Amino acid sequence: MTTNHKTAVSKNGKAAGEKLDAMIIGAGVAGLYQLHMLRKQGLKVRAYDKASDVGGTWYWNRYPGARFDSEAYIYQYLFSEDLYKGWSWSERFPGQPEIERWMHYVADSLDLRKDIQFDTAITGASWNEDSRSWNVETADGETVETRFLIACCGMLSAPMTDPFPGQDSFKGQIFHTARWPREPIDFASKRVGVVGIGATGIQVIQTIADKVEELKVFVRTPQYVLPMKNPKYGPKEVAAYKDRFEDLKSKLPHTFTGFEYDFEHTWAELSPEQRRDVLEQVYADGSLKLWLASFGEMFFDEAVNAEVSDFVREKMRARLKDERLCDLLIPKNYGFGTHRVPLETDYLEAYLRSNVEAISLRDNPIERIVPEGIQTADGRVVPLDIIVLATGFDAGTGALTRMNIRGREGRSLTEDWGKDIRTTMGLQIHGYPNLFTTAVPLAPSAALCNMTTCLQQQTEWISDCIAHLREKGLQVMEPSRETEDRWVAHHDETAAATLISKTTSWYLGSNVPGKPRRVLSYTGGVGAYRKICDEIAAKGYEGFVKQ
Ligand code: NA7
Repeated sequence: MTTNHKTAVSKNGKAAGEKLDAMIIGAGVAGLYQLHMLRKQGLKVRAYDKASDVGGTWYWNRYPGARFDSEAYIYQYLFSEDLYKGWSWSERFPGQPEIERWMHYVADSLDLRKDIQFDTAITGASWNEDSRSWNVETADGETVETRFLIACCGMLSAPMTDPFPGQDSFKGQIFHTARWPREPIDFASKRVGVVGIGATGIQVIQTIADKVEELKVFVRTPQYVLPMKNPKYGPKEVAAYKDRFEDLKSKLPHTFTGFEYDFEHTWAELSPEQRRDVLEQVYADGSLKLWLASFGEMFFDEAVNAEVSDFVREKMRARLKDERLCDLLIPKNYGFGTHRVPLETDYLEAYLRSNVEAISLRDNPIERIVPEGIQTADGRVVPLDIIVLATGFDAGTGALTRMNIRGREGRSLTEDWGKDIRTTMGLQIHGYPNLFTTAVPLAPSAALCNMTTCLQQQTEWISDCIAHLREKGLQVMEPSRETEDRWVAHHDETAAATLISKTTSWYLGSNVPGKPRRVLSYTGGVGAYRKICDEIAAKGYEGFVKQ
């Protein structure tokens, strides 16, 4: 591979007009590790991020109550024992400030910042057939040429910030959770409205309910929730999980979801009493075990799913007590686990407070935002000082379709994905040579996994692939149309067998008007996906066209 280094310096101090071997978009969990690996290969590589620092998701999502619901000791890089053991978590599911500090620790330990350009949004990229490279444009007008372009943009990084007409007219403050300001927000004596009760809205609601004068929660689709147990970690607990490094390293990449636990029980083999015991046991664990480590059949078998759903409904009912709240907040029309399951702490109890009101949007949607607050279809205006939009993301695709990415013959990714969301194993896209992707659809990393497990696997695959190309003196790689067709068909067939495919949520892109429907995440399991990726690599990247 030839690299043409020019030396003119642009306004931000970087060499203008230079050619990179690889450019990484994003300095979050995937981008940091990708940068580390490609730099170790000796590539001229730089990461770009529109944020002012590292962290990705954990930079942007600084809303009140943001925290892990993967156990901290598994949401980890596992390539370096020193890196793993050099950081000690303070609790099982730490909050955003601690996670952001950890990401800084990673960037500092690996000395990554010197190769990251912050405060720089990528606005477009086009493939140049003659130079066999990408021309990438930044928001401040810089153009960078790079042989390989690697999107590490995160699956939930394109927030739905403007869902309602009239937002600009609001006299108070309005925040989307993923664009939360760094300065603390003063909630005392404020009337606050929260729109959205996904995993994010739930964390906000339970955190601010006792800090605000009035809290109005706008409820459209109810959510199954599981109570979190979040013990503090002292030196003993920290030493215990660090001792398990080798065990976790060998286990996590091969489970169904990249968590340490896997489906341990078979519904059909147990009596009703034994099933109940299992459900009680995993429920009491205070983690996502009930979802990800109880009965795999709940994802495929409606009868099993109905019983597990009833179990969770019963638990919620016992806490909510009030009939109206039960009717509003306990799901009836879809099964447990077919939407993302949030962990919570006293979330349901928040609705029992006298300053909290749940406003039903069932048959009465939000119509618009007016200067005084939120107006629903029946004409009611709920007066508010602060509106919190926990309204989610254009998941998996939004980060890239909001850029102008042009592949062979000027084809547009925004247009292509606007018709049909297709990738080859979520790692490359036919028609877009040398573009590598992480956390995009048709791979587990688009939703159903412990993100660090999946992102490490994808970035390692990409890194190995680039090393292979260099070794063979090749410059360009792209999946063939047939390879992509086969993967899409396999993905769809696998997804169709699950109950997830029969629901509506961001898992299928149905939260974004006009987005083509497809189960975004590969549902064959993290371990199985890894095996397929490894086999393809072992066969010299079979099914990919190389030049
Ligand atoms: P989610 O899970 O997509 O939740 C978004 C919430 O916002 C959900 O309750 C939506 O109701 C609600 N929403 C969105 N638009 C509207 C409008 N127009 N009116 C009323 N309510 C609306 O996003 P989160 O940020 O909570 O979580 C995303 C992921 O981040 C999560 O799964 C974790 O993996 C981390 P709806 O369900 O569409 O009726």
